[in-house]
Amino acid sequence: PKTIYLKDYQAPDYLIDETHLTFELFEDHTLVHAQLVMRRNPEKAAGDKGTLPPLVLDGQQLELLALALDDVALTPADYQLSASHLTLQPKVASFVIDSSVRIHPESNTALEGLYKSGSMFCTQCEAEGFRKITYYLDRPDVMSKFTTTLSGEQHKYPVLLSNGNLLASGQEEGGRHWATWEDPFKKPAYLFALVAGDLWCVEDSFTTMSQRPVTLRIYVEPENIDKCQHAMDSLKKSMKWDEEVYGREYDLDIFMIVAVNDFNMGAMENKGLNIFNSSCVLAKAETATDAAHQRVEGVVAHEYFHNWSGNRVTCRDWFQLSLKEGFTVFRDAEFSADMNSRTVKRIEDVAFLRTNQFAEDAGPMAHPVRPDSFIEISNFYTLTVYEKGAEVLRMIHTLLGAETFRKGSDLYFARHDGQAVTCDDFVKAMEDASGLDLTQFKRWYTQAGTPRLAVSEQYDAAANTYSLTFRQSCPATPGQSEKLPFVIPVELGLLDGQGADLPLRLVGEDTAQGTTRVLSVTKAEQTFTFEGLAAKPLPSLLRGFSAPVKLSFPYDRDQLMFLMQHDSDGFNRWEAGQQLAVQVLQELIGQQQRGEALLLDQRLVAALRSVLEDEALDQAMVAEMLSLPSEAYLTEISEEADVDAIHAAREFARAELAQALFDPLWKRYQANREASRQQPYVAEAGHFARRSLQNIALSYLMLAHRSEVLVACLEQFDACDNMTERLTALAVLVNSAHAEERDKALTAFAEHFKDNPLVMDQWFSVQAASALPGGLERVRQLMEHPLFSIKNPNKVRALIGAFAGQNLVNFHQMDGSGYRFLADIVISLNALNPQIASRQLAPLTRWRKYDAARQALMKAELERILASGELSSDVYEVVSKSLA
Ligand code: DPP
Ligand code: ZN
Repeated sequence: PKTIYLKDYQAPDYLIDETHLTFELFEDHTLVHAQLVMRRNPEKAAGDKGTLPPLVLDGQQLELLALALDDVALTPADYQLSASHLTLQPKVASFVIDSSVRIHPESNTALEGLYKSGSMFCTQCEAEGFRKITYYLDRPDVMSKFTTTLSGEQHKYPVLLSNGNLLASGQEEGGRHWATWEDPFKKPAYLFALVAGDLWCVEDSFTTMSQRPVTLRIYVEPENIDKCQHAMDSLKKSMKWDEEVYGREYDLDIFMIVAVNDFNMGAMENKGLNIFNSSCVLAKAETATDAAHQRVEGVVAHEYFHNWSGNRVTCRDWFQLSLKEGFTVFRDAEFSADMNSRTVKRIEDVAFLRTNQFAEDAGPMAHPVRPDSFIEISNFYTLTVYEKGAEVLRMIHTLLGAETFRKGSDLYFARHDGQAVTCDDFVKAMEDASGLDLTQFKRWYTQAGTPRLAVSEQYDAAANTYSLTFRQSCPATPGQSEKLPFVIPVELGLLDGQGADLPLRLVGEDTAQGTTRVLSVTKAEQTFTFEGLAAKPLPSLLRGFSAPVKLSFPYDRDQLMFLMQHDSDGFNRWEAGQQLAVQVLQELIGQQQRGEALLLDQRLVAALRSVLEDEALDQAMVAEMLSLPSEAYLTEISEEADVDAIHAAREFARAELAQALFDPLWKRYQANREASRQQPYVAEAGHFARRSLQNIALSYLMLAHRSEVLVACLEQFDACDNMTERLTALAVLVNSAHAEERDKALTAFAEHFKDNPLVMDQWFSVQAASALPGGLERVRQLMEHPLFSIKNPNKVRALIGAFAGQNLVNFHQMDGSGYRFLADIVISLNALNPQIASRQLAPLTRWRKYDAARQALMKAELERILASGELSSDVYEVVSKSLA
């Protein structure tokens, strides 16, 4: 496998002005005819002098049937064919290539290119899947106008879709029919899409800000037609939000979403024809949880927003992936914040980032937001490119302010519409709109690793000044031993003894500038001094998590409790509670490791009691504050993670809290369950909040071993009208010692939902994630279940992903059985679906976090995978880099 470097980027030698595709879909093969209207790239033609460079087209797993250049048929002597390229020699600067190939979507288990999901045909071309469809310049800086005709049997595939507008359709002999679609916008091949199937659709419309009507359609298999309304509502909200917040209007007459069951990712933003994992489209009360509803809303928005941030302005090369992904994740996060609770959305995103992206940044696959090299681009659809990339955009937004940021985005879209550009082009637009120099800031794009920011304070009572000193550093990451200082925007406030925000005046300023402000930390060490402080304040640092760093400040537990109650920044109230819980849990972990009796610091109990008793606090915030840091997060922040001690300590704390806080938990549980009984399900922030508190209360209460709780749990399981309550009750039972009730509930649930694959994914997941002993055996048995299939990515994620990623005590069993199991799965998946195989590897790549015995076992499994035979580039890259 070959490494590809950003520094080797070359503009394409040839351009493709028009692409005319014809697909003949059959059950045992598909024929693809491509007519490419091409010309020499004028940018590179200066020194041509009559000789042209060879034309090298990408193509994999294609059976070439015919090839012609300007209508003259070519013979094998006229071109070179390899496993990945077709090379020929043009004689003139403008020409037309015609090719015909045979492909096999019916046996395509990699789910890349054209493939079948159930009985329907669909495509996934990003990043480099189009080369499995036809010979082409499969790179994002080659943008072309596409016309697509597809034909298939009418009764099997009544719906035939592609990008753009429907131009014509008709019948053929023998029960076949055809349709021709034309996309008026130039696009790279990765945005191509095709769908053929027996689909129903829900239709609606949207009138854009310039009064143009747009037809909206969501296509699903007939049995899912009742689960589309939420996605449709989300789409209309997204279209409106993008007009209002970014001034972006939709540009075609029709926008289509198609739901498919077999999909490697969440969804794909193909021009005018988004293809979605059904898990990111289908949602209704009875079958989808609140979290699933919010995910649908967020992913629909994300893919829609790509129409501008990705499609109209796309990436020059795949190293620039965060140009569209970081920006679009930032856009969808802000959308979700506006639609629901802003603070809760931020808490969820930060908890996710710190647990998962920080772990990636500290592991063998660490890479900058804009990577310098890769072996397999599919491996770089990462938390770093997406989530950290979004944080980089958020920091630009923070530094510029909303208004100037909008000027910058307007300039970016105006300047680069129809182009394939780089992250530098984006930052340049932001600089030009703001007058700021972002040269140093751009290190966020080029340096990997999570910066540490250690903060210390000094109060001078005589001078009434208070100084904060910031020291930043960043650990070495693969290929980058030395790091230069980042620009770190630190939003902060100072609290007085009553918890009120103090006016902030830095030395040298005439007047105070508000009570919360953003300091730019740009040096390795930097001190800021505030004046006019008659008493020593308490700092509230990194409000809203204004930068993706690991901040440390020597807070004691009483100060954290004070911040929990008083901080005017909701995010930091939660954060103070998390830090308090981390300190308490780390103390318990130490006690457990030393074989001492575990003793819970009662201040945590007191802090959570006051949260529970605060009826004025947003219930979703109460639920977030009651959630202890996860085992995965405790692992991430450990030098060496002791899986068993972490689990024991956390479970001990939960059980103690359940006993100590039984009464307030029970009161709030009952009140909220009663409200759920009274009001039918609504997918709306207030209801989400109420159920989230109800459900976390139930999970605590169950640990108190009181019969009334079991009765309540069973009542909730049986009588609720929605999946959020039902699944929580099921999960609580699955993790309980009530074997009889558990088995009964599992059986009843499966019987009721056996025809709904997405619900059954949840059923697999709650069992796979259960920390009760015997986890691996349960997972093995579930793999034998008739509804499990290793070929379906959602099932793999639901069962194997949940086990290896969430069930840490079982996965990390000292005998290495969990590791062996995962390695076997990866080896099987490597042959079927390399992208999914490579994703499942992540837990094994984290081997440096564990004790020597586990390290050895994990490495041995990685080595066994490496030696197992022919590896895909996807798996090879992750395994070899993990062992390096
Ligand atoms: N489907 C992926 C996303 O939307 C890749 N573009 O983020
Ligand atoms: Zn995206």
